[in-house]
Amino acid sequence: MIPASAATVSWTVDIDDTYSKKNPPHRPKLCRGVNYQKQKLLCELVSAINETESNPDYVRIELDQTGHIPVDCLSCSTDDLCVTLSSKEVHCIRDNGSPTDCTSLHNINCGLPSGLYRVRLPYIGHVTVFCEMEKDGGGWTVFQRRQDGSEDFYRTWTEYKNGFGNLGSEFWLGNDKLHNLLSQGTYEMRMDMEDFDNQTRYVKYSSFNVGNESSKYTVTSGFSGDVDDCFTSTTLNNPINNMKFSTWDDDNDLRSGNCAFSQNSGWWHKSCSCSNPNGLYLRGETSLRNEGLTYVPWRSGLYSLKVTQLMVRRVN
Ligand SMILES: [Ca+2]
Repeated sequence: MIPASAATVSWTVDIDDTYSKKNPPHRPKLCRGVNYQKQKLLCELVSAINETESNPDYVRIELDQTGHIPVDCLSCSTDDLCVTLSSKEVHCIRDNGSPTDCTSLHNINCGLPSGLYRVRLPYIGHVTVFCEMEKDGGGWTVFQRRQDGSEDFYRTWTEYKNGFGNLGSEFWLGNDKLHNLLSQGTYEMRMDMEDFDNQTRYVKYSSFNVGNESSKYTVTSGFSGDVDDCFTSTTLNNPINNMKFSTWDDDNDLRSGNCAFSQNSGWWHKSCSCSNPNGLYLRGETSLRNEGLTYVPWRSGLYSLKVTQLMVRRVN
């Protein structure tokens, strides 16, 4: 039952047949540089590093979008785009027009495919993120993915703070990035799941926020639902709303022991948790209760899921 005071409910749990299981991430064609002819003031945008104009009248200007930051870029402020010229000269360029998340990228061009993009976050500056551009209307910034057990998720506080893994496969984006991303407005969150029988489920929240490090990245989602879930449920054990983040080396849960240690995951544990998307990759049925990649309301604590993906989209 929803308490009478509860606000509008806007999340659902349902079968999602449209889930595309194996979309290999690929880099979209972004502007990678400019070929510039001084005499005629001609310039040509290029979308690949090897599209160099062979005409000697042209100057090649290459944009730094590799994620590899030259030492000289360290003098740029976090609001600057660091541009490396073909002469290897580095310039800091004020870049107020950068997309601030995958939602703004999607709004600029709704035809962009899913893949890796550079966005500019407050305080942090430019970061590369994976954008889910097709599912459920697109415009989602992905902050967690599990799909094959290739990455170790039993990590320290600092590793969860800064993020780890490969954006093209399994990763945690990082609690600092997630906090600063979400601080830009109101975001909805969607978590997709898949088991080894190719069934899929998702849960969706109309409001999702994560505090800063001094709050221990306390998570809140502002609405409660009429179906049991692991974030806001009033009937299930250990919903995570208002919980702090915990890792094996930084225990902030409500249990005397350490849930991040006993459930093998950095997560917003309570005592401990009914969902464990950062748990061990145990591949289906398991006797290790709640230690795997579990979602209790769906497949119990004795089943480790195949795929999870958590992502956020700005709503205003
Ligand atoms: Ca504890």
